[in-house]
Amino acid sequence: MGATCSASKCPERTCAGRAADLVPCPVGSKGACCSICAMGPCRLTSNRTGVCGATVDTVAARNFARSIAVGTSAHADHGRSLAETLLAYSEGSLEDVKISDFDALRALASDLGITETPEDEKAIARLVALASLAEFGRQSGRLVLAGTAPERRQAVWSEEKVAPRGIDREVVETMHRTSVGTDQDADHLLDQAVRIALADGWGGSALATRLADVLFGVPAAVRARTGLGVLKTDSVNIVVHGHEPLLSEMLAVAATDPALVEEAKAAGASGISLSGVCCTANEALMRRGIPSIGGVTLQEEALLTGLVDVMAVDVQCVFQSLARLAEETETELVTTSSKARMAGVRLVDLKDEPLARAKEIVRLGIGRFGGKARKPSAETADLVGGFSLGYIKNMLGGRFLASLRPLNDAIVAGYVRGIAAVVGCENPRVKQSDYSLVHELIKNNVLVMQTGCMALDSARRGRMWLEAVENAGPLLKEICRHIGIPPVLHAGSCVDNSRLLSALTEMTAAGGLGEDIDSLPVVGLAPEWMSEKALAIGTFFAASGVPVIFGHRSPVEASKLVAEAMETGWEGRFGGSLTFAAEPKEQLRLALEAIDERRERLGITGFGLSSDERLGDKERKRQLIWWQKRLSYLLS
Ligand code: MSK
Repeated sequence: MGATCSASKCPERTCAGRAADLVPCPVGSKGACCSICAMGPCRLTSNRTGVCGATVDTVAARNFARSIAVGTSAHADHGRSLAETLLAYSEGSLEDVKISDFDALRALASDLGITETPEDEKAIARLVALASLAEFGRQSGRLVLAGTAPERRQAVWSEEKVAPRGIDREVVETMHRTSVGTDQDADHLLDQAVRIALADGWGGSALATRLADVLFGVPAAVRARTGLGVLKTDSVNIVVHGHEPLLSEMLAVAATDPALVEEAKAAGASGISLSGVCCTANEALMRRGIPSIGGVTLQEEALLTGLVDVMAVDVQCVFQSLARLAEETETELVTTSSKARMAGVRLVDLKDEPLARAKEIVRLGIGRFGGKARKPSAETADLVGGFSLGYIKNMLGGRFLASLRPLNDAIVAGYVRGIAAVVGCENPRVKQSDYSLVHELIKNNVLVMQTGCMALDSARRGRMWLEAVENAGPLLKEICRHIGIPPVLHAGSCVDNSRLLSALTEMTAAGGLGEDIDSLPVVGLAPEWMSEKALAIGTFFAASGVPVIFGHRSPVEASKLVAEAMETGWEGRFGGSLTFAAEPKEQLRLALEAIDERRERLGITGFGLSSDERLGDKERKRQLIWWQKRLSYLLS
């Protein structure tokens, strides 16, 4: 790598170039490589067993369970950081944060089983922080927050003996059970994978989302811009990257500090611009409308524009290549978490006095402004973000009738065929083509909700802006126009998949679509997954009763037994499943089939009929007119 190399001549500069250059291991990619002891690594091809005698079924299940443990740890440790932030605030040792949403604090206190009701805000915050931290160390019984799932779902978990105990306990037990010569029954290992994933979705991720809402506010619809073009040629560009919202929140405050804005102007800039990459971008976008550059695959492209003056990163999905690229592009790269260091990169630890540290980072950016080649990009798109559950309920039912019932009614009436959560990572090994799964889903009247880097990908393609409604099927279009929403809703970051679990729970409570998540016409998709976190997310959706389809490749392909257990076995036990299908057209077929199967079971098979045909049925006509009048009234 040298100063003369260009992106096209130096493929190692970006993940896309390196992916094209590096062939994935054909054994490991199917889950058939065991490297947990020094008698191996054992490559279990052609029905071989490992040196210890482990079968390919055991190895595939063991690798999968370990991946879920890692994914759960990442989400949960993010949640733990926020609990510690809340505790520090409540004890008076952290003055840079405050409670932004008192209702969210009270609701979380109630769901955590806190019965005391002190008047003092800090006293409640302390109880909530301690109860949140207790969820990590619980040794027996069931996670308290898992009690927010529908009752029938909780009963399924108890019957199947997968109800999660403490988050940390499940992680440790998984690591123990997957050590050499311990748990050697693939089905039993998969049950532990399910249990730990449930500890993620209903525990660690839920805490991360809900504590962030308490501290930084519950998102509401907000207009924003996305794409490389959000980087400005004449501003000091500060980019946040990683996952924890404390970083973006503190930088959002620091970037508008009048003294720092003056310093930027004195350095020749027109001002200070803040933008984000990856899930921190989602957090900042959802709450503050801060522009996002894009998902995980754009982190290097951002530096290659020469427009980034400082990139501040914290945890997860930060490519090691950034350190070298930052040097080449004269960008200040800063790590901000003592948990995640990069060799040769400055640490500005946000733990103590985070606002002062954020100002330090802004100053580093100002110091870098000017004197280097800046290559602007014209690529930008508008989007509406901020579709938290609370906002969607208010939007549908008004503040006094906040409810998901109108959505259920729209599904029953056939205007919305079903809901697809298209989530997870972008993966440079999955080639983007003219075919887009999200486009096809909305064309088929399926409302799409998105989180993570997939959400940012859709936003960059203009699918989260109001005009995207023109690409929706006629029935979905009618509904979206009526309410004033795009057909693809931005629901947040990776941990915000817990918002989707809450939404599914509320849909069961709103009535008309059965009493448990496994009856809802919904489906989960992760077409470009790459992170272990995505596997944890897919597993907790499946065990919560959602059919889930992953693209790219199957990490358990080597074991027919394990693949079938996740697909048909989980379907029978949990009502949800985890299927791998590489082809996008096959993913669409499976998704629509799963939605329609559930509609059939509910006896609501009328989707796809034109309005005229639908209005032929007197009762349906009466229901529709009532529903439309109600929506018009509430939204007027
Ligand atoms: S950041 S886990 S690449 S979604 Fe949450 Fe994106 Fe996947 Fe990381």
